[in-house]
Amino acid sequence: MRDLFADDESLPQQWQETLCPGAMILRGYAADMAEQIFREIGCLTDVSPFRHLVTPGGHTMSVSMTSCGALGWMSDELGYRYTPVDPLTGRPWPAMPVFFRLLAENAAATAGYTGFCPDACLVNRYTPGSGLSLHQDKNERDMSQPIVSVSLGMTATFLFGGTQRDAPRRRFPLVQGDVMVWGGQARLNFHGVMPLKETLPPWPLQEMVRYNLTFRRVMPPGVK
Ligand code: MD3
Ligand code: FE
Repeated sequence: MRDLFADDESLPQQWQETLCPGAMILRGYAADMAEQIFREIGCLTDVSPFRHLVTPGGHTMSVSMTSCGALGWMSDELGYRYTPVDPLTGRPWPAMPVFFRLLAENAAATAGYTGFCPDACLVNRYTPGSGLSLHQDKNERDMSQPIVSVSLGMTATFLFGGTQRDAPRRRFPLVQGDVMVWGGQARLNFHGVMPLKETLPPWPLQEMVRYNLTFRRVMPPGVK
């Protein structure tokens, strides 16, 4: 019988979509790691729980979030910023699990960015109705480094715009295990997430929740 997978050298390529120069989706890259990632999220939220940030303009965000690594993301009336201490606990953010760092490093290398060493991992939590309006990520001092994102749980619709806010947007479904790498030209593109729909979860017994991890290099190389 002919081997159905005789051409499997080319199979991984089918799962790598280039959205624009510098931006890549690695479909299913972290699918096998989902259970381990859920466990790590459980551990780190025991230390630094999910919270709804209030924007500098006074709006409570529908997505709740936390962070791990040397730096985490916060917001108050003074603005958005990365800090070494979780303002909720007054303690350093939980350390980034080694497994998380290796996942991000390997995904970045797969997309052509070798030597990625994230110092921050932001964890977003979406429930039905939670979304993220169109924005740019431009608070990282080291813009030469990519951002790596990992999607888990419920499927969401990702909005991918251009470098100008009013540029046309493309929509992409993101399912559990999908990993995206954003570097080069794509690093400053506007992007967002449509409010999560209340649908049947793709896996039995799964909660109606979506998690997204984003790995970032905030400080230039050499700065601990
Ligand atoms: C494109 N998170 O945390 S991840 C964010 O699904 C954020 O939770 C979304 O946007 C989420 O800031 C989208 C994909 C992503 C992350 C960073 C990017 C796309 C990006 C930076 C530049 C361009
Ligand atoms: Fe973003």
